[in-house]
Amino acid sequence: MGVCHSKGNVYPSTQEEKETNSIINKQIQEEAKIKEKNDNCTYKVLLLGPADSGKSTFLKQLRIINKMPLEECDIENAKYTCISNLLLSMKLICQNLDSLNISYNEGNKKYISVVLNKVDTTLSEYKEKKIIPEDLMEACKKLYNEEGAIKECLKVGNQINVLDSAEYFMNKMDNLFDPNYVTTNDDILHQRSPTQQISETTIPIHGSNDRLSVYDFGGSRSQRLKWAAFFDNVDLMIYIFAISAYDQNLLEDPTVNRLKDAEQLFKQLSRNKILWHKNIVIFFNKIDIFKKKLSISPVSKYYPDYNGGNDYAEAATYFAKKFIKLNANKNRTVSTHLTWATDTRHCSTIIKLTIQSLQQYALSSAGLS
Ligand SMILES: Nc1nc2c(ncn2[C@@H]2O[C@H](COP(=O)(O)OP(=O)(O)O)[C@@H](O)[C@H]2O)c(=O)[nH]1
Ligand SMILES: [Mg+2]
Repeated sequence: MGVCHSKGNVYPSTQEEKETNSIINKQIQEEAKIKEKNDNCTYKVLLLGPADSGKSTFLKQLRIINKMPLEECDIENAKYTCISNLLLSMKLICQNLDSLNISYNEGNKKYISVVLNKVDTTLSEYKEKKIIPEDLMEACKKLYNEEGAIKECLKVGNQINVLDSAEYFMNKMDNLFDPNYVTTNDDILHQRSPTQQISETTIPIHGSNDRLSVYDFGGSRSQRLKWAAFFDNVDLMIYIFAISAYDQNLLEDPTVNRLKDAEQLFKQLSRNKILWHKNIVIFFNKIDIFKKKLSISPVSKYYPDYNGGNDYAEAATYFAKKFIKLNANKNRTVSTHLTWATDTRHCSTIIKLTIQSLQQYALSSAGLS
Protein backbone atom coordinates (compact mmCIF):
# COMPACT_ATOMS: atom_id res chain seq x y z
CA MET A 1 0.00 0.00 0.00
CA GLY A 2 1.41 3.42 -0.97
CA VAL A 3 1.30 6.34 1.42
CA CYS A 4 1.14 9.99 0.22
CA HIS A 5 3.25 12.52 2.06
CA SER A 6 2.17 16.18 2.16
CA LYS A 7 4.93 18.69 1.39
CA GLY A 8 5.64 21.55 3.73
CA ASN A 9 2.33 22.07 5.50
CA VAL A 10 3.01 21.01 9.07
CA TYR A 11 -0.05 22.76 10.46
CA PRO A 12 -3.05 22.25 8.16
CA SER A 13 -5.02 25.44 7.84
CA THR A 14 -7.83 24.79 5.38
CA GLN A 15 -10.59 22.20 5.85
CA GLU A 16 -9.34 20.38 2.75
CA GLU A 17 -5.81 20.13 4.20
CA LYS A 18 -7.18 18.85 7.50
CA GLU A 19 -9.15 16.12 5.73
CA THR A 20 -6.14 15.13 3.62
CA ASN A 21 -3.99 14.93 6.76
CA SER A 22 -6.52 12.77 8.52
CA ILE A 23 -6.64 10.36 5.56
CA ILE A 24 -2.83 10.21 5.49
CA ASN A 25 -2.64 9.52 9.23
CA LYS A 26 -5.14 6.72 8.87
CA GLN A 27 -3.12 5.21 6.02
CA ILE A 28 0.10 5.43 8.02
CA GLN A 29 -1.54 3.71 10.97
CA GLU A 30 -2.98 0.96 8.77
CA GLU A 31 0.36 0.43 7.09
CA ALA A 32 2.08 0.22 10.48
CA LYS A 33 -0.48 -2.38 11.58
CA ILE A 34 0.11 -4.50 8.49
CA LYS A 35 3.88 -4.14 8.82
CA GLU A 36 3.66 -5.21 12.44
CA LYS A 37 1.54 -8.23 11.44
CA ASN A 38 4.03 -9.04 8.71
CA ASP A 39 7.25 -8.54 10.67
CA ASN A 40 6.64 -9.38 14.24
CA CYS A 41 3.18 -10.26 15.24
CA THR A 42 1.82 -11.22 18.61
CA TYR A 43 -1.38 -13.22 18.41
CA LYS A 44 -3.69 -13.11 21.38
CA VAL A 45 -5.05 -16.59 22.01
CA LEU A 46 -7.62 -17.50 24.65
CA LEU A 47 -7.86 -20.98 26.15
CA LEU A 48 -11.48 -21.27 27.21
CA GLY A 49 -13.63 -24.15 28.38
CA PRO A 50 -15.02 -25.83 31.48
CA ALA A 51 -12.84 -26.87 34.43
CA ASP A 52 -10.78 -30.06 34.15
CA SER A 53 -10.83 -29.98 30.33
CA GLY A 54 -7.08 -29.78 29.73
CA LYS A 55 -6.53 -26.02 29.16
CA SER A 56 -3.55 -25.71 31.51
CA THR A 57 -2.16 -29.00 30.20
CA PHE A 58 -2.14 -27.51 26.69
CA LEU A 59 -0.30 -24.48 27.97
CA LYS A 60 2.31 -26.74 29.60
CA GLN A 61 2.68 -28.57 26.27
CA LEU A 62 3.19 -25.26 24.46
CA ARG A 63 6.03 -24.50 26.86
CA ILE A 64 7.56 -28.00 26.56
CA ILE A 65 7.36 -28.02 22.76
CA ASN A 66 9.02 -24.60 22.64
CA LYS A 67 11.74 -25.75 25.05
CA MET A 68 10.66 -23.22 27.65
CA PRO A 69 10.94 -24.20 31.31
CA LEU A 70 7.67 -25.10 33.00
CA GLU A 71 6.36 -22.50 35.39
CA GLU A 72 8.20 -22.12 38.70
CA CYS A 73 5.12 -23.11 40.69
CA ASP A 74 4.61 -26.25 38.57
CA ILE A 75 8.15 -27.45 39.31
CA GLU A 76 8.42 -26.37 42.95
CA ASN A 77 5.16 -27.98 43.94
CA ALA A 78 5.36 -30.84 41.47
CA LYS A 79 6.04 -33.65 43.88
CA TYR A 80 3.53 -32.43 46.43
CA THR A 81 0.80 -32.07 43.77
CA CYS A 82 1.48 -35.58 42.38
CA ILE A 83 1.44 -37.14 45.86
CA SER A 84 -1.68 -35.20 46.78
CA ASN A 85 -3.42 -36.31 43.53
CA LEU A 86 -2.47 -39.91 44.33
CA LEU A 87 -3.44 -39.97 48.02
CA LEU A 88 -6.68 -38.02 47.60
CA SER A 89 -7.74 -40.33 44.76
CA MET A 90 -7.03 -43.37 46.94
CA LYS A 91 -9.03 -41.80 49.77
CA LEU A 92 -11.97 -40.92 47.51
CA ILE A 93 -12.09 -44.51 46.23
CA CYS A 94 -11.91 -46.00 49.73
CA GLN A 95 -14.70 -43.68 50.87
CA ASN A 96 -16.99 -44.76 48.05
CA LEU A 97 -16.48 -48.53 47.72
CA ASP A 98 -19.62 -49.23 49.79
CA SER A 99 -21.84 -46.66 48.08
CA LEU A 100 -20.76 -48.03 44.69
CA ASN A 101 -21.51 -51.57 45.89
CA ILE A 102 -17.99 -52.75 45.13
CA SER A 103 -17.04 -55.61 47.41
CA TYR A 104 -13.57 -56.03 48.84
CA ASN A 105 -11.63 -58.52 50.90
CA GLU A 106 -12.44 -58.18 54.63
CA GLY A 107 -8.75 -58.60 55.38
CA ASN A 108 -8.05 -55.31 53.57
CA LYS A 109 -10.37 -53.28 55.81
CA LYS A 110 -7.42 -52.31 58.01
CA TYR A 111 -5.62 -50.79 55.02
CA ILE A 112 -8.72 -48.86 54.01
CA SER A 113 -8.92 -47.41 57.55
CA VAL A 114 -5.28 -46.31 57.38
CA VAL A 115 -5.99 -44.47 54.11
CA LEU A 116 -9.13 -42.84 55.48
CA ASN A 117 -7.45 -41.77 58.70
CA LYS A 118 -4.03 -40.67 57.52
CA VAL A 119 -4.29 -38.99 54.11
CA ASP A 120 -5.39 -35.53 55.26
CA THR A 121 -2.84 -35.13 58.06
CA THR A 122 -0.05 -36.51 55.85
CA LEU A 123 -0.80 -33.94 53.15
CA SER A 124 -1.08 -31.04 55.59
CA GLU A 125 2.37 -31.91 56.98
CA TYR A 126 4.08 -33.06 53.76
CA LYS A 127 5.22 -29.67 52.48
CA GLU A 128 7.20 -29.11 55.65
CA LYS A 129 8.28 -32.62 56.64
CA LYS A 130 8.46 -34.33 53.21
CA ILE A 131 7.43 -37.58 54.92
CA ILE A 132 4.76 -40.14 54.12
CA PRO A 133 4.11 -42.54 57.03
CA GLU A 134 5.27 -46.13 56.37
CA ASP A 135 1.87 -47.63 57.17
CA LEU A 136 0.13 -45.31 54.69
CA MET A 137 2.57 -46.23 51.91
CA GLU A 138 2.09 -49.92 52.71
CA ALA A 139 -1.73 -49.56 52.74
CA CYS A 140 -1.72 -47.81 49.33
CA LYS A 141 0.57 -50.42 47.78
CA LYS A 142 -1.39 -53.38 49.18
CA LEU A 143 -4.72 -51.96 48.10
CA TYR A 144 -3.65 -51.00 44.59
CA ASN A 145 -1.67 -54.15 43.86
CA GLU A 146 -3.75 -56.77 45.65
CA GLU A 147 -7.30 -55.46 46.06
CA GLY A 148 -9.23 -55.71 42.80
CA ALA A 149 -11.87 -53.30 44.14
CA ILE A 150 -9.61 -50.29 43.62
CA LYS A 151 -9.13 -50.98 39.90
CA GLU A 152 -12.82 -51.80 39.55
CA CYS A 153 -13.65 -48.45 41.11
CA LEU A 154 -11.28 -46.64 38.75
CA LYS A 155 -13.33 -48.03 35.86
CA VAL A 156 -16.53 -46.45 37.18
CA GLY A 157 -14.71 -43.38 38.45
CA ASN A 158 -17.10 -41.17 36.48
CA GLN A 159 -19.72 -41.70 39.18
CA ILE A 160 -17.59 -40.15 41.91
CA ASN A 161 -15.43 -37.87 39.73
CA VAL A 162 -12.14 -39.66 40.36
CA LEU A 163 -9.25 -37.71 38.77
CA ASP A 164 -8.52 -38.78 35.22
CA SER A 165 -4.86 -39.11 36.18
CA ALA A 166 -5.53 -41.27 39.27
CA GLU A 167 -4.46 -44.47 37.50
CA TYR A 168 -1.31 -42.80 36.12
CA PHE A 169 -0.22 -41.75 39.62
CA MET A 170 -1.19 -45.09 41.17
CA ASN A 171 0.99 -46.85 38.62
CA LYS A 172 3.85 -44.53 39.67
CA MET A 173 3.29 -45.06 43.39
CA ASP A 174 6.71 -46.65 44.02
CA ASN A 175 8.47 -43.70 42.38
CA LEU A 176 6.41 -41.07 44.16
CA PHE A 177 6.98 -42.68 47.56
CA ASP A 178 10.75 -42.64 46.98
CA PRO A 179 12.14 -39.49 48.71
CA ASN A 180 14.85 -39.18 46.04
CA TYR A 181 12.49 -39.37 43.08
CA VAL A 182 12.46 -36.26 40.92
CA THR A 183 9.22 -35.61 39.04
CA THR A 184 9.30 -35.68 35.24
CA ASN A 185 7.54 -33.48 32.68
CA ASP A 186 5.12 -36.34 32.15
CA ASP A 187 4.21 -36.26 35.86
CA ILE A 188 3.63 -32.52 35.66
CA LEU A 189 1.42 -32.94 32.58
CA HIS A 190 -0.72 -35.43 34.49
CA GLN A 191 -1.17 -33.27 37.60
CA ARG A 192 -4.52 -31.84 38.47
CA SER A 193 -4.24 -28.44 40.09
CA PRO A 194 -7.24 -26.19 39.39
CA THR A 195 -6.31 -22.80 37.86
CA GLN A 196 -7.22 -20.00 40.28
CA GLN A 197 -5.57 -17.06 38.56
CA ILE A 198 -5.75 -15.90 34.97
CA SER A 199 -2.30 -16.09 33.39
CA GLU A 200 -0.75 -14.69 30.22
CA THR A 201 2.21 -16.53 28.69
CA THR A 202 4.22 -15.29 25.72
CA ILE A 203 5.42 -18.10 23.50
CA PRO A 204 7.66 -17.64 20.45
CA ILE A 205 6.45 -19.32 17.28
CA HIS A 206 9.14 -21.59 15.94
CA GLY A 207 10.44 -20.55 12.48
CA SER A 208 9.10 -16.97 12.56
CA ASN A 209 9.36 -13.76 14.54
CA ASP A 210 5.76 -14.08 15.61
CA ARG A 211 4.64 -14.85 19.12
CA LEU A 212 1.60 -16.17 20.86
CA SER A 213 0.23 -14.43 23.88
CA VAL A 214 -1.76 -17.21 25.51
CA TYR A 215 -4.35 -16.60 28.22
CA ASP A 216 -5.26 -19.48 30.51
CA PHE A 217 -8.37 -19.22 32.68
CA GLY A 218 -10.00 -21.14 35.51
CA GLY A 219 -12.99 -22.99 34.05
CA SER A 220 -15.33 -23.50 37.01
CA ARG A 221 -18.62 -21.64 36.91
CA SER A 222 -17.46 -18.98 39.40
CA GLN A 223 -14.18 -18.44 37.49
CA ARG A 224 -16.03 -17.91 34.18
CA LEU A 225 -17.39 -14.59 35.45
CA LYS A 226 -13.88 -13.13 35.10
CA TRP A 227 -13.35 -14.04 31.44
CA ALA A 228 -15.11 -11.24 29.58
CA ALA A 229 -12.60 -8.58 30.67
CA PHE A 230 -10.02 -10.31 28.41
CA PHE A 231 -12.09 -10.58 25.21
CA ASP A 232 -10.74 -7.45 23.46
CA ASN A 233 -8.41 -7.79 20.46
CA VAL A 234 -8.45 -11.56 20.46
CA ASP A 235 -6.99 -13.36 17.44
CA LEU A 236 -8.17 -16.84 18.26
CA MET A 237 -10.35 -18.58 20.76
CA ILE A 238 -9.46 -22.19 21.48
CA TYR A 239 -12.40 -23.88 23.14
CA ILE A 240 -11.32 -26.99 25.02
CA PHE A 241 -13.56 -29.54 26.64
CA ALA A 242 -13.18 -33.17 27.68
CA ILE A 243 -15.18 -35.30 25.23
CA SER A 244 -14.67 -38.15 27.71
CA ALA A 245 -16.81 -36.31 30.26
CA TYR A 246 -20.11 -37.29 28.61
CA ASP A 247 -20.87 -39.57 31.56
CA GLN A 248 -19.72 -37.23 34.35
CA ASN A 249 -21.34 -34.44 36.31
CA LEU A 250 -19.86 -31.10 37.36
CA LEU A 251 -17.96 -30.91 40.63
CA GLU A 252 -19.55 -27.53 41.36
CA ASP A 253 -23.08 -28.79 40.57
CA PRO A 254 -23.46 -32.58 40.67
CA THR A 255 -26.90 -32.34 39.01
CA VAL A 256 -25.42 -31.06 35.73
CA ASN A 257 -23.83 -33.30 33.08
CA ARG A 258 -20.35 -32.00 32.15
CA LEU A 259 -20.78 -32.25 28.41
CA LYS A 260 -24.17 -30.55 28.49
CA ASP A 261 -22.54 -27.77 30.50
CA ALA A 262 -19.76 -27.59 27.88
CA GLU A 263 -22.42 -27.26 25.16
CA GLN A 264 -24.16 -24.39 26.96
CA LEU A 265 -20.88 -22.60 27.59
CA PHE A 266 -19.84 -22.94 23.96
CA LYS A 267 -23.22 -21.65 22.80
CA GLN A 268 -22.87 -18.60 25.05
CA LEU A 269 -19.33 -17.85 23.89
CA SER A 270 -20.25 -18.24 20.24
CA ARG A 271 -22.96 -15.59 20.75
CA ASN A 272 -20.67 -13.15 22.56
CA LYS A 273 -20.66 -9.79 20.75
CA ILE A 274 -16.99 -9.00 21.29
CA LEU A 275 -15.93 -12.44 20.02
CA TRP A 276 -18.56 -12.50 17.24
CA HIS A 277 -16.13 -12.23 14.28
CA LYS A 278 -13.44 -14.43 15.79
CA ASN A 279 -12.72 -17.88 14.45
CA ILE A 280 -12.92 -20.73 16.87
CA VAL A 281 -10.88 -23.89 17.15
CA ILE A 282 -12.50 -26.60 19.26
CA PHE A 283 -10.32 -29.21 20.92
CA PHE A 284 -12.30 -32.33 21.76
CA ASN A 285 -9.84 -33.39 24.41
CA LYS A 286 -9.08 -36.54 26.41
CA ILE A 287 -9.67 -38.84 23.45
CA ASP A 288 -7.49 -41.50 25.10
CA ILE A 289 -10.03 -41.78 27.94
CA PHE A 290 -12.97 -41.37 25.54
CA LYS A 291 -11.83 -44.37 23.47
CA LYS A 292 -11.51 -46.58 26.55
CA LYS A 293 -14.83 -45.49 28.03
CA LEU A 294 -17.07 -46.05 25.02
CA SER A 295 -17.44 -49.81 25.53
CA ILE A 296 -18.08 -49.63 29.27
CA SER A 297 -20.22 -46.49 29.42
CA PRO A 298 -22.65 -46.20 26.49
CA VAL A 299 -23.04 -42.68 25.05
CA SER A 300 -26.75 -43.43 24.41
CA LYS A 301 -27.38 -43.56 28.17
CA TYR A 302 -26.61 -39.80 28.31
CA TYR A 303 -27.56 -38.85 24.73
CA PRO A 304 -30.60 -41.02 23.87
CA ASP A 305 -30.64 -39.85 20.21
CA TYR A 306 -27.14 -41.28 19.65
CA ASN A 307 -27.22 -44.65 17.86
CA GLY A 308 -23.61 -45.23 16.81
CA GLY A 309 -22.79 -47.79 19.52
CA ASN A 310 -19.25 -47.81 20.87
CA ASP A 311 -17.59 -46.91 17.58
CA TYR A 312 -15.01 -44.18 18.25
CA ALA A 313 -15.36 -42.39 14.89
CA GLU A 314 -19.18 -42.44 15.06
CA ALA A 315 -19.24 -41.06 18.60
CA ALA A 316 -16.63 -38.37 17.89
CA THR A 317 -18.47 -37.26 14.72
CA TYR A 318 -21.75 -37.14 16.65
CA PHE A 319 -20.27 -34.67 19.18
CA ALA A 320 -18.39 -32.68 16.53
CA LYS A 321 -21.61 -32.09 14.58
CA LYS A 322 -23.42 -31.13 17.79
CA PHE A 323 -20.89 -28.43 18.65
CA ILE A 324 -20.58 -27.04 15.11
CA LYS A 325 -24.36 -26.69 15.06
CA LEU A 326 -24.27 -24.69 18.30
CA ASN A 327 -22.07 -21.98 16.78
CA ALA A 328 -24.25 -18.88 16.41
CA ASN A 329 -22.25 -17.00 13.73
CA LYS A 330 -22.26 -19.13 10.59
CA ASN A 331 -19.80 -16.73 8.88
CA ARG A 332 -16.90 -17.57 11.16
CA THR A 333 -14.67 -20.59 10.72
CA VAL A 334 -15.04 -23.27 13.36
CA SER A 335 -12.44 -26.00 13.11
CA THR A 336 -12.28 -29.08 15.28
CA HIS A 337 -9.50 -31.36 16.47
CA LEU A 338 -9.64 -34.57 18.48
CA THR A 339 -6.90 -34.09 21.04
CA TRP A 340 -4.86 -35.87 23.69
CA ALA A 341 -3.32 -33.11 25.77
CA THR A 342 -1.10 -35.27 27.95
CA ASP A 343 0.73 -36.68 24.91
CA THR A 344 3.52 -34.36 23.76
CA ARG A 345 3.95 -35.83 20.27
CA HIS A 346 0.26 -35.68 19.52
CA CYS A 347 0.01 -32.11 20.85
CA SER A 348 2.96 -30.96 18.81
CA THR A 349 1.11 -31.80 15.57
CA ILE A 350 -2.15 -30.19 16.69
CA ILE A 351 -0.38 -27.05 17.89
CA LYS A 352 1.53 -26.71 14.58
CA LEU A 353 -1.70 -27.00 12.57
CA THR A 354 -3.49 -24.49 14.77
CA ILE A 355 -0.67 -21.94 14.55
CA GLN A 356 -0.38 -22.35 10.76
CA SER A 357 -4.05 -21.64 10.25
CA LEU A 358 -3.90 -18.69 12.65
CA GLN A 359 -0.99 -17.13 10.70
CA GLN A 360 -2.61 -17.82 7.33
CA TYR A 361 -5.88 -16.30 8.45
CA ALA A 362 -4.11 -13.19 9.79
CA LEU A 363 -2.30 -12.72 6.46
CA SER A 364 -5.44 -13.20 4.41
CA SER A 365 -7.38 -10.74 6.62
CA ALA A 366 -4.60 -8.20 6.06
CA GLY A 367 -4.78 -8.89 2.30
CA LEU A 368 -1.27 -10.31 2.22
CA SER A 369 -1.76 -13.89 1.13
N1 LIG B 1 -5.74 -38.86 30.10
C1 LIG B 1 -5.77 -37.56 29.83
N2 LIG B 1 -5.73 -36.67 30.82
C2 LIG B 1 -5.76 -35.36 30.49
C3 LIG B 1 -5.83 -34.90 29.16
N3 LIG B 1 -5.83 -33.54 29.17
C4 LIG B 1 -5.74 -33.18 30.45
N4 LIG B 1 -5.71 -34.27 31.26
C5 LIG B 1 -5.65 -34.30 32.73
O1 LIG B 1 -6.87 -33.71 33.20
C6 LIG B 1 -6.62 -32.96 34.37
C7 LIG B 1 -7.14 -31.55 34.16
O2 LIG B 1 -6.33 -30.88 33.23
P1 LIG B 1 -6.10 -29.29 33.31
O3 LIG B 1 -5.19 -28.94 32.20
O4 LIG B 1 -5.71 -28.90 34.68
O5 LIG B 1 -7.59 -28.77 33.01
P2 LIG B 1 -8.12 -27.26 33.02
O6 LIG B 1 -8.93 -27.12 34.25
O7 LIG B 1 -8.97 -27.16 31.80
O8 LIG B 1 -6.94 -26.36 32.99
C8 LIG B 1 -5.13 -33.05 34.64
O9 LIG B 1 -4.90 -34.06 35.58
C9 LIG B 1 -4.53 -33.43 33.29
O10 LIG B 1 -3.34 -34.18 33.41
C10 LIG B 1 -5.90 -35.87 28.10
O11 LIG B 1 -5.99 -35.57 26.91
N5 LIG B 1 -5.87 -37.19 28.51
MG1 LIG C 1 -6.40 -24.92 34.35
